[in-house]
Amino acid sequence: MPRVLWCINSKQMKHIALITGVTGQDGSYLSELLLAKGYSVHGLIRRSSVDYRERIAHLEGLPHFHLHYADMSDSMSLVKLVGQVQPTEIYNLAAQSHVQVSFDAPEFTADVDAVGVLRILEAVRTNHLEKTCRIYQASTSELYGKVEAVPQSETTPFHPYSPYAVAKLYGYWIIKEYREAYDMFCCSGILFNHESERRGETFVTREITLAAARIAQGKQDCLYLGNLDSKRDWGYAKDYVECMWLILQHDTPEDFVIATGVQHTVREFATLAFHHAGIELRWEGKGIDEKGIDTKTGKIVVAVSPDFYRPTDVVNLLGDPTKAQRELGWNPQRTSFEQLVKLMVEHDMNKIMHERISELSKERKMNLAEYLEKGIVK
Ligand code: NAP
Ligand code: G4F
Repeated sequence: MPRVLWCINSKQMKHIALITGVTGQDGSYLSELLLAKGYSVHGLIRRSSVDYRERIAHLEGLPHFHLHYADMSDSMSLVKLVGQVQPTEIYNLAAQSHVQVSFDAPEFTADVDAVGVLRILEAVRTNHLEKTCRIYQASTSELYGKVEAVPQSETTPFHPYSPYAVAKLYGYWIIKEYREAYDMFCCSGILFNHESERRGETFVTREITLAAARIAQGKQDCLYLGNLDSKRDWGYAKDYVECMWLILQHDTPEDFVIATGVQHTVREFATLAFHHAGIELRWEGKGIDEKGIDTKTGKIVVAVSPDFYRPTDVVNLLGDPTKAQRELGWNPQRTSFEQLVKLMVEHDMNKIMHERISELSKERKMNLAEYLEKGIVK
C-alpha cells in the first residue's frame, strides 16, 4: 500500500489508543493528553500485590478510559488485547526502565524491553491491523551510550552501554525492520531524559528533589548520590508526551530525537533543587570524597556513595531536537530546566509537608488548619 494512504485513513478513523506502561510517568500524562483530544484510551496494566495506580487514579471511572490486564512477557495476552481493543494507535511505553536495575536483572529487561516490542508488532500482524494501526516505540537516548558525538541527533551512531540500552536497541531495530518489511506505520521517539513530579522515586532527579524537601523539613540528614559529573539533557515529561502523539500524526513513519538541547550535570541539578528548598550548597572535595555542604549550618547534606556507581555509565547526553522542531512543529524549550527543577521541588516540599501533618495528626489529633494557625507547619 502506498504510504500516502496512511494520511487519508488516519483522518477517517475513530481514534482508539492502546497504551502499554499506562501506570508509568509517561503513560499517565499521555492518557490525559489523548483523553483531552477525544480518544478512547485503553491501558495495559499488570497484576501487582500492591496498589501502583497512583498516577492514573484520577482517570479511573472516566467513560473513555479502560484498563486491561496483560503483560509484555505474555504473547497471548497481547494478541488477545490488541484483538479486543482494535487500536488505531499503540504507544508502547512499557519497560523495565531503570538502567542500574538492568545490570541486576538483565534477562528480564531483555524480555520486556526487547522481545516485548516484537510481541506487540506480532500482535498487530496477527490481528491483521498492519494497515490501520500506527505504533509508537519508546526508544531512548541511552542508545547513544558511550557517545560517539555530542550533541546526538537521528544520524549519530549508537553505542549502547548497559543491558537496558542493548535491549532498547533491539526494540529500535525491530520497529525499523517491520516498517520496511511490512510497510507498517511504526516509529521510534528517541527520547532524552524527561522528568516530572510523577517521576519514579529511584531516578536521580526525583531522589534529589525528595531528599532536598525532606532535609529542608528535618526529615532526613543526608542524600547519597553516585556520579555527580554525569551530564543529562533533562526535559519535562508533559511536553514530551505531546511529541509522542505528533510523531504518530506525521504524514510518514519516521524516527525523531526528542530533547531540549540544553545540558546540565547531576551536581547542577542538586544545587538548584536544594536552592528551591531553601538550602544553599557549597561543594568541597573530589570524586567519592566530594560533599555538598549547607552554607548556613555547615552540615554535610550531600555525599557520594560508590554503591550508586554503575559498571558502565553514560555520562554525556545532549540531544539535537532540530528535526522534531522543523517537521513536527514541536517546541523543545516550552519548559526550561529552571522551571522543571522548581516545579518538582515545590511538589515534593508539599508532599513532605502533608506527610508530616498526617504523622503529627495521628500523634496529636489536630487538623491542617490548627497546624497552620499554630505555625507548626508553613
Ligand atoms: P516508568 O515510569 O518506569 O513506567 C514503566 C511502565 O512499564 C510502568 O507502567 C510499568 O508497569 C510498565 N511495565 C514494566 N514491565 C511491564 C511488563 N512486564 N508488562 C506490562 N507493563 C510493564 O517509565 P517512564 O519514565 O514512564 O518511561 C516510559 C517509557 O519510555 C519506557 O519504555 C522507558 O524505557 C522509556 N524512556 C523513558 C525516558 C525517561 O526519561 N522517562 C527516556 C527515554 C525512554 P508497573 O507500574 O506495573 O511497574
Ligand atoms: O536518573 P537516572 O537513573 O537516569 P538514566 O540512567 O539516565 O535513565 C533514564 O533516562 C533514560 C534516557 O536517557 C531512559 F531511557 C531510562 O529509562 C531512564 O528514564 O540517572 C541519570 C544519571 C546517571 O548517569 C547516573 O549514574 O545520574 C547518575 N546518578 C548519580 N547518582 C544517579 C545517582 N542515578 C540514580 N538513579 N541514583 C543516584 O543516586
